[in-house]
Amino acid sequence: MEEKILSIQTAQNELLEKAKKDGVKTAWDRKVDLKAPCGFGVAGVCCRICAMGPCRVSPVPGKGADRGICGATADVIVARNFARMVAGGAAAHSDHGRSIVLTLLNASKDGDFKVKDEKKLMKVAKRLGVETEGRDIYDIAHDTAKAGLEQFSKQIGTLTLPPTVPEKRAEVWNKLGVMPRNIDRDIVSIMHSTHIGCAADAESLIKMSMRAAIADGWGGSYLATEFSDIMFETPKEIDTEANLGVLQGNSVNVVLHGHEPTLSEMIILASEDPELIELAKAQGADGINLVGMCCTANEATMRHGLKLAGNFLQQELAVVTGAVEAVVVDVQCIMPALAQLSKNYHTKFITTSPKAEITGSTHIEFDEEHAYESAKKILKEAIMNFKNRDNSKVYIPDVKSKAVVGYSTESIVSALDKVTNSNIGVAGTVKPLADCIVSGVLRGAAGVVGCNNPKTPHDNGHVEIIKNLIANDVIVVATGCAAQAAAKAGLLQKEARNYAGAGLKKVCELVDIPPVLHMGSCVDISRILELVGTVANHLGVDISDLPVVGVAPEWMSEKAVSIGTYVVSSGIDTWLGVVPPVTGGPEVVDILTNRMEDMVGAKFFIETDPKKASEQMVERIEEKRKRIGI
Ligand code: BF8
Ligand code: SF4
Repeated sequence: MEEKILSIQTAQNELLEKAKKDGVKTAWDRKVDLKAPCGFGVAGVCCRICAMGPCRVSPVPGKGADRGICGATADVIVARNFARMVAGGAAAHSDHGRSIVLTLLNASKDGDFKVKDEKKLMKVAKRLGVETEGRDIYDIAHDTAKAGLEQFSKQIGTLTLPPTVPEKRAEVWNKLGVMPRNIDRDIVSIMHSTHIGCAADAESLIKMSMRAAIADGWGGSYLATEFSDIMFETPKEIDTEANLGVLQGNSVNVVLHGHEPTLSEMIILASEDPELIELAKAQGADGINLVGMCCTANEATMRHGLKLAGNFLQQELAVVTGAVEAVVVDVQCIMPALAQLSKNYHTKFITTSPKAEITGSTHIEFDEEHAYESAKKILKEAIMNFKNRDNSKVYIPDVKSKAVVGYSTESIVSALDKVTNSNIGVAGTVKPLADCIVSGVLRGAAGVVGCNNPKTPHDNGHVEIIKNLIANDVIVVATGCAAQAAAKAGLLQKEARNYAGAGLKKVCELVDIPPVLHMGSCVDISRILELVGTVANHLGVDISDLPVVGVAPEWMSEKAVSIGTYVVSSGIDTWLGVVPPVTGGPEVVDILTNRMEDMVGAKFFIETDPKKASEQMVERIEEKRKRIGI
């Protein structure tokens, strides 16, 4: 295991050296070029909401200007900036969710997008109040899509919460006034209230942030996952490989990067088209090698075992290998740098979404109405580019790890069923998992999620924290770039149980799972919510009573801020390994790291040292256990 962890660094260093030799820059170089970041920005006290400003107030009370021109204090500026980050993140996740719901609305028996998981469709239809008895499957699907769209825009009432939200949790939200109305409205509310001359109270702004974030986690993201499962199937355990060594020397290498599975699913299908395989061979290639980057990779690996080329900070390194014919992207977490970088190699950088056009890219819009043909057109571009590869510029690091992925709540429950027959309990429920936690065989569970950030050594926080947690009998679920960090480090192999404590190791042996479960992309954190909500309901407690924690060791995106906010609002203590831009607002810091505990039974912890963070997480898990007497 150690060797594998070291080799990840080696692969990266070799490619960084190559980048230098090739005369190209990466995020790490640009970070150096930018020199030290602005102190006002770091503390969150720079406001440019209106044209009387920008106003930079002092992050240190009593030193320099303490108010903006309109009179906004440091806390108001920090809270407004925080709320806008949540709005941005919730909007990105939820707009992704909306796209998926709209795709189902247009799905048909003979079309490119179909209902593949009828069981999931029935479950979602039922929860959204759609009649299913004796009806055509596509009528149900279309009505379920309409009911899903309602969640974005209904003007009366509140968000339809999934049944996995414990009643006690819903009461907490109602009492606090943070129950979401609808997904779009609570994002719009933030944009309205943070306009010049509107909300100027830190606590009220944080509550608005909580409301919009809850609508993201239990609304937009939840729907994104459910509707993706309906059309592309609920993930099941499947094998894959991870790291840049999944690129192949003599194949047409295509990196699928971004977030929405609609594009990647169609490209995967098209890559099996005999016409395209022949075309690739006619160009002298062995075939087409699709690999994934960021959350598109997570979506597609969960359902097809697509190989994981890497996470956020590896997108440029993939191009630097010189072996990539095309990077095909849709939305989110795509570095605009890829446009310039790919011009230094033969790589085609293909954007496909009107939501994310990038200057310098080849833009081929993905047309959902003719999805398969559109996917073929994109792949053809990549195939025809194979002949332009300059073999003297190619270097593929010989580094990859095996991994087992595909742990939806459904596949976890079915894995648990392996032991129910023998002695532990009823099949098809989370009882065995709950029993293991109550008995203490597992001390608790942790969600390790989020991005990469050049402020921290690449993947180090994820890997270090996961290793410490599993050694302490804390089962880990992972999503997003964190899950890929775990995959590359070999932690998603079943043999990784040898690095777990005795209790977790035993559970992994019995159930035949790795100690770290890949639960999907970042919108799939809804799967984690579903799982903890189901366990809480099973035990008749609130989520905040469970010995469960969350951590985003290397977060960077606004989406991560929304995630952190809904995870804490759901009652799960959350650690951040990168300091958020709030330190200039003492009241905001107090709300996030202290007062939220009184409001929702959980709070943020900020700890940049992975070792210390994992120690604190284990400590908190033990405290929770004591508190509920287990
Ligand atoms: O949504 S973990 S860098 S890829 S934001 Fe982006 Fe962060 Fe990766 Fe997926 Ni999530
Ligand atoms: Fe300055 Fe207030 Fe305008 Fe912000 S809203 S830029 S603090 S005047």
